[in-house]
Amino acid sequence: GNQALAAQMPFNADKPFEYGDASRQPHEGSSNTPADPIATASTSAEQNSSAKLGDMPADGVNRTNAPLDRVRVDSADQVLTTNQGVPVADNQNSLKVGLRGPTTLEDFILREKITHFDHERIPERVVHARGSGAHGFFEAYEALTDITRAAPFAEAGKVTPVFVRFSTVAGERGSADTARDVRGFAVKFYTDEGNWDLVGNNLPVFFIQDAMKFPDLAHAVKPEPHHAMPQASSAHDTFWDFVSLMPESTHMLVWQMSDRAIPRSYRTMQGFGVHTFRLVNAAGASVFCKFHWNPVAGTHSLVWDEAAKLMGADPDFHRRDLWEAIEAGAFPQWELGLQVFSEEQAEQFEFDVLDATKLIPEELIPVRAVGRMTLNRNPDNFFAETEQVAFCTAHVVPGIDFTNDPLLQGRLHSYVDTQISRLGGPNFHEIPINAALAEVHNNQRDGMHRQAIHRGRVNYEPNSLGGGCPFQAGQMGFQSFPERVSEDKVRGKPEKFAEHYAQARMFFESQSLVEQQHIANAFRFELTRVQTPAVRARVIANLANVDAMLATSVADGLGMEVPYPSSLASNAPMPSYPLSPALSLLVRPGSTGIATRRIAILTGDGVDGAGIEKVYAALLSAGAVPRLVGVQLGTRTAADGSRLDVEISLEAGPSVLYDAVIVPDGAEQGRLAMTGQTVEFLRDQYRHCKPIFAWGGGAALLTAANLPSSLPDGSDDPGMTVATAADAGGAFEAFVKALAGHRTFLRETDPPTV
Ligand code: HDD
Repeated sequence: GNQALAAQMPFNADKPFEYGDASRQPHEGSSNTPADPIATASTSAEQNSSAKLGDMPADGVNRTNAPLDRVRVDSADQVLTTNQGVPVADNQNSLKVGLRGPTTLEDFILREKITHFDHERIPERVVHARGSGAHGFFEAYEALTDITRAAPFAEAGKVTPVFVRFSTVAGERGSADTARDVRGFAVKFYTDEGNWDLVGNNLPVFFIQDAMKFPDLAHAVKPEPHHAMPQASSAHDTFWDFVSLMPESTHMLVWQMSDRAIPRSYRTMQGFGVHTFRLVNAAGASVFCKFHWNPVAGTHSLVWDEAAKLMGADPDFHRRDLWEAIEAGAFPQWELGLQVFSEEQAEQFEFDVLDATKLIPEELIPVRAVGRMTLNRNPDNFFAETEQVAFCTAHVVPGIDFTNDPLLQGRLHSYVDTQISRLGGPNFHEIPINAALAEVHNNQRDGMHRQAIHRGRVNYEPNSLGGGCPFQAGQMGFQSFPERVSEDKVRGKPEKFAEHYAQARMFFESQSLVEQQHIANAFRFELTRVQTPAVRARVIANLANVDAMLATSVADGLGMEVPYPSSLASNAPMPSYPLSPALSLLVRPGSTGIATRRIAILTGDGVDGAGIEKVYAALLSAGAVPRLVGVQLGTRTAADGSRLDVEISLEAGPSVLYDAVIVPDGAEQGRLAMTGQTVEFLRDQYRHCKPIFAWGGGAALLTAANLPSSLPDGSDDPGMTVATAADAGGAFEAFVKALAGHRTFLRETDPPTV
């Protein structure tokens, strides 16, 4: 049966003490006894003994644990206490005057418990409220000392611990993961020289050019203020009203309507620092730089119908995927890439590198891979880590500096400022997840919730009584790049900022036809939800400046004429870009394997037990996640008499939770065939272009579900593998190949016939 197979499921060798019986034993890192400072003192540079890239820590050791050990708490074998450490005798009954009498004010145990509960919530993030985090490390491929003195790039193989938080933007803290939205991709590097936060998104451009407009943008996309609807959706009037009046958002909108805004997983999306940053080397020389994160697993997205259904089937779809991958030891990885260019090169570009609505085509400045990030540990506690982590674009370290991008400049203020109300005061940097691994010494004192106990009488500088300490680092410290600026103080923007459509066109026209169709469909969906016809028309008038086909397709979809294109700024340059194939997800190199893909195997009485056992084992050994899905839980008797335990029902595990389906011989009999959810399951698998594999009598279920046996153009469907019982073994290979290739988009018609 599959229980033996399940025992082979991958487990996370890093976590032998965290689950199962062993978790009840005290172990290193589980108590709050202070660690021996001498034995554990090491910088991440000293800890780095691995010259081999991508290697994993030894069993039971996790380099990202140690810094938090001083505050990790494990209550195994411990008595329940109050917050003052007083043992509690009875946690069930309040203190009363007589068994049926009133509760006493004296009951400090009751009052402490309830008071604490009453204050458990903190304000959610004003944007990016919904998120998921993980610990890991970054490892540099090579020294980048020629271009930056930033600590993570000091030498080949250098390891820097990181904490990453992925997020959606518009939804509230409890909203669904698969909404169409930009995804936040925020990385905190705990470097030897202080914390560096790279607070990026999964799209390389942004809606607006100037931070002055950010509160308006956020207000417009968030639920409308009078009735607080819709949740986690940009498909409403206020968002489209705002962006239709803000032509600079057009480029970003085309990205947001693309499949990138509905990733399959956090593990399969790119990340971008968005702005142009500066790198500065030890000699003070500077270059410009854009940051890219490329997922090692390749990129992959959902399709919209699937994303919408997932919001009901599993609102935690991305959070669960990230958590389970890490628990299973399938550690998500990204390569960090840099686009490095000089100020002189920047001046030659047809766009302004300070304009966050523009990207630098990879064909113009190639992306150089400089290191790899691995996420290998889930947080111990969501609130303490993922909720309390505070990112800030102003958190940079020597070797990294800002540019005058007016969006970035505003962000430098916003992030620290927002934490003061979200985390309740100026000492949020002392919360363990935010605390630097580098030592912190200054004369900032006091404030709410101060943790550090500063010794001595000196809390000012200069001083003689403290021997002048802490002293200024001079050349060793952070030095702002001495950029020469000599201008009038003005409110305005440079000329190149006035052109808004050429890169939107480059992006759209660089997509495959399938991706272009998805973009047009997404505009149609969102604008159909918009109630105000004038807003729809204004959006299309902007699109008419991007691509005639896009504008026509969206207008057709809304049953309207294409309006006259919106007017262009007369003095704006009119660049025309070559296509940039790197912008299409479908042409990017994908993953070759099927690791972590979820495959449903329909299971009922009379199925081919030996056949199921074989594919189950083969999928497991390729790192995939097979699941026996049946009408309900319980044991089924296969045709050969073997027993199979159904792992999840069709009701609890609908089609959208799986990347592919297998319909074995015998599935066409009995309750599976009589259940409406079986048909729905197969039709959704088909509609979402997922690989389908049936053998023997199982093929009859595909016929019963009315699935076409060939593509709309009459050719063979490479995602549809149907074999006789005798040929099932050979056909499995074709199925695995289709699975590695993700989806068969050639099935798609608009509207769908299935
Ligand atoms: Fe922002 C959160 C990314 C523009 C103001 N932003 C936030 C987060 C990410 C980004 C990933 C979540 C961090 C986390 O997980 O805790 N934001 C971006 C990117 C931008 C951008 C890539 C454009 C390139 N943001 C932006 C502007 C402003 C803000 C222009 C304000 C002027 N962002 C904030 C904020 C948030 C935030 C209000 C909310 C919670 C927080 O900071 O910690 O300060």
